[in-house]
Amino acid sequence: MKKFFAIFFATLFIAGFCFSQTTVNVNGFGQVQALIEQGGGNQDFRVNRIRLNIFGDVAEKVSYRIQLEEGSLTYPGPGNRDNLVDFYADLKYIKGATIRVGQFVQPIGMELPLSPYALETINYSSIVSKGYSTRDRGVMIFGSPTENIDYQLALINGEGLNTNDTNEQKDWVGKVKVKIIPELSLALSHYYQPETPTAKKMTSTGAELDLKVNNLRFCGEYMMGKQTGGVKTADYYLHLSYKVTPEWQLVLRYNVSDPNTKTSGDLGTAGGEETTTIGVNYDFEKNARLQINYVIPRGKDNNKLIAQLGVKF
Ligand SMILES: [Ca+2]
Repeated sequence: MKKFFAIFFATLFIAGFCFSQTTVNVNGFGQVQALIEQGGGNQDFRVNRIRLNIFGDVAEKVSYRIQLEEGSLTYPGPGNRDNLVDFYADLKYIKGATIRVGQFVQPIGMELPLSPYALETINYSSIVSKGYSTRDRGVMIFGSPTENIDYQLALINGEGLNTNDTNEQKDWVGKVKVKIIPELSLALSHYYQPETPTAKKMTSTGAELDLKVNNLRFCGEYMMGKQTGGVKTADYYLHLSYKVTPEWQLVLRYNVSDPNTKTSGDLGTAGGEETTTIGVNYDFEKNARLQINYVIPRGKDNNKLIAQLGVKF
């Protein structure tokens, strides 16, 4: 591990001598919501998030990205909710591969790398909200050896967002995505946390499918987790969307979070989830969209109606 850190800091040191053609680009978006929950729940206006994205090049082969976020809703997944979402530098000194260092999205799962502005549902699936897919600090190599194959492999702290490591162990996480035909891609991802002084090993394995035919999209993910206590968990969703016109889109999603695959009847418990979401997205301007989601969780009188206005700049 010491050797790894020596290489890591040497790479940063070399990169530091390459300042010449710095560029600074800024974009971002904001999302505000009106929420109505059944059964005496919340009924209020909210600022979901304000995201600022600053990115550019500092040299021909070195680029950077900073993403900052503020909002009244908590960022999904484990880690410290400081305002920093991403900070990383991309080093392109190896032909066909990029080395990323800093805090970035773990290469597991389909949704989190997307901008929340572009999500077809207002909320992320349980794969993100339960923390299978989050951000972390470390180093990643990624590339596309052929036009139809993308790979990512990262060595990270394993502590989640905005948190330094609390032990010597580092976690591995990687993903391979294959475009079978232009309309269909499949991906497999795996997370490996070795045994630590305080916890047994933990793994999660994900499979993704994304099919787009004309205006129709069908996608889904399955994430299987083996928690430190040996409990096996499973989260999955099936997602169907249809662009009625370039502005209007209809969305249907079914999401299950099973906190223990060996016991039945726990989807309605505190750790479980079974939710159907019916949604409409209306891009009434190029940079402004209205999303309405009717969220139907398992159980009585707990449905939610969420309207979200997003503006990007
Ligand atoms: Ca660790």
